[in-house]
Amino acid sequence: MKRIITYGTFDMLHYGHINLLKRAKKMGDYLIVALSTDEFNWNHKNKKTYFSYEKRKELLESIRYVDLVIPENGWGQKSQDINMYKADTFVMGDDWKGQFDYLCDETEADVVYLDRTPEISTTQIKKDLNASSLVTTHESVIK
Ligand code: C2G
Repeated sequence: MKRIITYGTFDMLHYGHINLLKRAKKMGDYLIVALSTDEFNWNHKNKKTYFSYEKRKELLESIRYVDLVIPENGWGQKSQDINMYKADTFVMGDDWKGQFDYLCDETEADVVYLDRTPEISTTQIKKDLNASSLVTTHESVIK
């Protein structure tokens, strides 16, 4: 059984995330997702997520490609995770290209960066929603 592992926040789950998870799963038989905890996001990734860890975990666990969700509490746990869960391949979107190559030396796992899905991101969704609400507010004011 080929085991794949990937990491992320996966807030406001969108098709870019699904596209990554789908391709990651296709590389093996079992996909582990290490999900950034609320504390890790807030204290080390400067991310205030819309959904809590529990809600983001529930969403991920409902995806057919995902076999196991574990917490990501910090940047430094990847080698230990890979060894503990016997992951054969570590996968990330290529916005991280090169950042995790050290895992090739620290573990037996391959490191693969997959093309990021263009034009969609949680940040962009939030921006678009804010802009549309401003437009709505503005329109209601000028009527
Ligand atoms: N992703 C993608 N295409 C997008 C958006 C995201 O392929 N349009 C990928 C990212 O490259 C990443 C995964 O989806 O591999 C999760 O993205 P985020 O939730 O933004 O995760 P990130 O904040 O990059 O956290 O230790 C690693 C970090 O936890 C990664």
